[in-house]
Amino acid sequence: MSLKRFRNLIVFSLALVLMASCGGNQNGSKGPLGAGDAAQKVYVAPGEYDEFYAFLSGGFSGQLSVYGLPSGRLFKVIPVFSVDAEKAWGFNEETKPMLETSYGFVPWDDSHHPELSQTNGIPDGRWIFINANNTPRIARIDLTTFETVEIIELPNSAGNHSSPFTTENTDYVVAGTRFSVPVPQKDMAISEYAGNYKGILSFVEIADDGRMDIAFQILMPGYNYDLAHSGKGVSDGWTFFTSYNTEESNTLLEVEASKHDKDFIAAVNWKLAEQFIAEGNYEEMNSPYLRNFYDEGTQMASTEKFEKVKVLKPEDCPGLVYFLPTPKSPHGVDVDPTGEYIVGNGKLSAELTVHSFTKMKAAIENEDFDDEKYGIPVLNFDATLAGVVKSTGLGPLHTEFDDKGNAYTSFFISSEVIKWKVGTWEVLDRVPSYYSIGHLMVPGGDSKSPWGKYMLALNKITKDRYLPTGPEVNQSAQLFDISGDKMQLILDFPTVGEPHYAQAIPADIIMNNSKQLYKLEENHHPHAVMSEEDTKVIREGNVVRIYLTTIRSHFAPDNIEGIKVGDEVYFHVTNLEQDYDVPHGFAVMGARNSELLIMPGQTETLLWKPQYEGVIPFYCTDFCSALHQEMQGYIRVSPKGSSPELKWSVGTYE
Ligand code: RUQ
Ligand code: CUA
Repeated sequence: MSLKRFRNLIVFSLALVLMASCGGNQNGSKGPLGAGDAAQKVYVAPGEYDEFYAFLSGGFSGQLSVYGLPSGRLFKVIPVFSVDAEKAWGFNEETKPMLETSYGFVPWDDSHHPELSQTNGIPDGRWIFINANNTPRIARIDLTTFETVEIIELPNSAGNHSSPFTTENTDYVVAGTRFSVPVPQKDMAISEYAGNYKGILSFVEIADDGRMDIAFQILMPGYNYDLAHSGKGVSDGWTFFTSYNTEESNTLLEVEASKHDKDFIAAVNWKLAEQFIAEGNYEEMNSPYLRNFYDEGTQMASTEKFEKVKVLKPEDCPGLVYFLPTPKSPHGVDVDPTGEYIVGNGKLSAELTVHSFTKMKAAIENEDFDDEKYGIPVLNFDATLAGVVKSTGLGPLHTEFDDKGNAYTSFFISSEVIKWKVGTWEVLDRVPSYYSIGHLMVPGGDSKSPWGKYMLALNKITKDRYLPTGPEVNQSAQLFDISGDKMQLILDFPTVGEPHYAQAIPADIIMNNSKQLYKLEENHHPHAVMSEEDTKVIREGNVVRIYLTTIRSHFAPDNIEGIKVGDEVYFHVTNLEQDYDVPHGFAVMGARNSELLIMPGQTETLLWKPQYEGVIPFYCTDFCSALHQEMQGYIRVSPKGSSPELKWSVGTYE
């Protein structure tokens, strides 16, 4: 596309966005539904439960939020890649290792795509995975505790965007690089990008207990790998990655990477990759990376370092990768519930290109190739084409599926969702979204067996939808009822951060396994104490360890003396409660740290370095009982160089 044409497209797009922004509110608040009907559909009476859990990525907040559908009630924000003072994530000694990388401690990331684990292609509610886009990582969250339990770093990757989409039995979650870079990294002129920079696709193996391991990586041409989805049913064994910038440009990509009429969907045969690995047909590359794991038994996270990865090169592995030409810089790639259709969402077009898996296999068989790129065969476009959805929307990004053979595609530029029929490609319905929709989500909508019923639009721009809150209004989600022929907007709620992708699952799959407390007798934390009698204060040089317990409504000990300026004080706090939903908090005046929030039966550790002599209060931050405000204590801090006696007590008077 010429620069001028491209500019025209942008101007046109902006005009559309502005049109939507001006007129939208009036249209949006009146729908085909009366407000009363819509209210009834989303009303979950006080004390009743929602039908679905929904997990929305936090985008640049780095976290994952949990909502109920259809109510849109926010239940929890799970800290993943960003420190969270509320939950001491990345602040207490137990979780600090979770944010370690080969660059050191990284307190933030940009998380886009949550993906539930699956069994036989159906979300099973064991874990949810999410990617870190900036410093490439994948996290695994345990859905019995709703806590992040593992984070693995992805070496050789740069911008882990096409991630972490799972295979149908959670054999792997995949991770393609957005940015191509020198692999392995080295000092190199940026002008030498074309032909020399490479893109890495990673396959992270998931063990039965959930543990993650990099099984292998594939060294691809220097394109941008944008999104992915794995095959299912007939296409199980394959994973599809979209790419753009097949122009291999390293500057002004908005123009330079929009020149080719078609980019590629890379079809990777990962079952065959396993064979190449077994045969030893790979290169071992020096690529240091870390893996962090939170052990529920010891309640501590630890970090392991690895040095090498197995890298497959397509030119040495015939049949491993094929390119499917796909028009207009495809963004999302989505596979229908049968696994037969692979939908390319060409973000600069008005049409969707749908490839057929069966036709792709035949084209491979017949060697119906048009070209070859860096040893990778490019399949003939017409040979794999199943159909085209002529939507007249603009800027398709993502597609999800329902349980009735329909598909739903988000269109960013024209700010709408289009419903179409899989197989006939006819457009059935369209609704505006307010405004500039990115992802959309149907419960189970990227699985073999969608639950359907609702579609959630995840919007980038909110503008006049809510009361103004300064220059930025939070991103929004809009819930549509898709049980009938027409999509009906029934709820509009703000989100935490920028939700990219989301997942949803029927509540009963998760709620029955939800952990209510940590059993004290299973607490193997190295610094746990099981009763008030065992509490103590120990000094080793300038390191002081204070072993505390909490129970409604006091700390033991609550009077501590013998601490000095310059000491390194570790508070190891064990919550002795054995009741559901009774955490205690712990905060110390002047601590350059967060609070602790300790679940029943858990032990957490706060590091404090007293700076001044005096008497320092500490208290419980979580309103735990009628006498919560009485839950407090004092620590006496003596001068540096003095020799005060260590003393601790609760309920005694000298
Ligand atoms: S990407 S819209 Cu990560 Cu589509 Cu967000
Ligand atoms: Cu314990 Cu408030």
